[in-house]
Amino acid sequence: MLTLASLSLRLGVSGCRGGRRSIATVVSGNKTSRLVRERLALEVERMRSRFSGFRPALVVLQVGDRDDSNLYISSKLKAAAQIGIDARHVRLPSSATQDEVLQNILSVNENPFVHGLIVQLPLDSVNPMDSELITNAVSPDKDVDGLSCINAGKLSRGDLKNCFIPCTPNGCMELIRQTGVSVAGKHAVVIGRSKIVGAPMHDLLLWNHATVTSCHSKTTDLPEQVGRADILVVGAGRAEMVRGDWVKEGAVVIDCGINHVPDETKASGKRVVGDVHYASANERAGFITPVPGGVGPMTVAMLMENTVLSAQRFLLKNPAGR
Ligand code: NAP
Ligand code: LUD
Repeated sequence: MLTLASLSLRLGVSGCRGGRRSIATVVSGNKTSRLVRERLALEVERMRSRFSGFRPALVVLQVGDRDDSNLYISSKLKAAAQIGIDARHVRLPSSATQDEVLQNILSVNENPFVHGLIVQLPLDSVNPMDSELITNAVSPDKDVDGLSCINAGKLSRGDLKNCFIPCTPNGCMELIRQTGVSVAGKHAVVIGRSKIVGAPMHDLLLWNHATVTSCHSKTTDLPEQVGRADILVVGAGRAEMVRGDWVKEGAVVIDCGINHVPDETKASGKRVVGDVHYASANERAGFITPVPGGVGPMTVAMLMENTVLSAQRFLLKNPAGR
């Protein structure tokens, strides 16, 4: 029998209501990403048996040795291994030149055995790098990060079926879907307009038929804008900036922020918090994503999804599997 508890578990949402104040339902990225990864593992297994041993392949290109990039890349490699995606990590030293980075990209572009290529950002280099030039050097049909201007342009025009959607906004949409709240006709507010989070999130909500307001560092009345949001997505990189009393009662709150703040109670001396003040927003929101365990794991899962999608598109054009 499908009980409310089992449905919530399946959906990756949990929470309780009652008492004097309502407590938001927590939308778990850990659970939802696990479901996505399990589905993809089955899909890859099907591809392998149907196309004699074929496996989707991904290259993650890193320049330098940032701790945060190392952590994110290791999660991506682990997820790929679990799913059956053949993932290769190419790490160039921080002394690499822009030409060397571009050469590596071009050689992966030409390799028919690789279906996805990402360049982990930010680039940790001692040499001048034009990161726009570098992300645009990735072939649009292998651009599983969706950061090239070809894929971004298609998304901005609503051509969602023909592009790669950037992983973080795509993960946010999946979490919004998990809430069961329909996006069409809702007022959505996005804080941030970066190429990797805010701008594609705006486009994705728009083409899912929300009415969207985009906010940024020059927005003068942020609490007022936030108060209008049925759906709020925050990607500002400002620790706990959005206060609970700004949030509309019952809103869906999706927090992309990953910020390290000092915490003497931790062995590391710090902890990770989002861009939303979780404790106070939890008392107003209908649904809320935690940090960690919210959007972050979904970014990884959506990269895997885009890689499998790219391999499927490749097989449609090359039915022999090579
Ligand atoms: P970013 O490139 O620095 O962009 C931040 C955006 O927020 C900019 O558009 C900026 O406005 C806006 N902003 C900054 N301060 C603001 C303020 N006080 N009020 C309103 N808007 C403000 O950062 P990002 O790469 O988008 O990342 C944003 C956050 O998400 C960071 O914490 C990052 O670590 C995290 N992130 C998480 C994931 C994930 O998977 N969970 C993925 C990517 C990023 P302007 O355009 O006017 O400067
Ligand atoms: N560059 C990304 N730069 C940074 N958090 C990620 C990310 C996993 N080209 C390119 O991977 O998609 C990208 N493409 N990004 N990011 C951020 C961004 C990029 C962020 C968080 C996580 C990838 C993640 O798994 C965990 C969580 O939130 O629970 C752990 C967080 C922690 O620091 O403990």
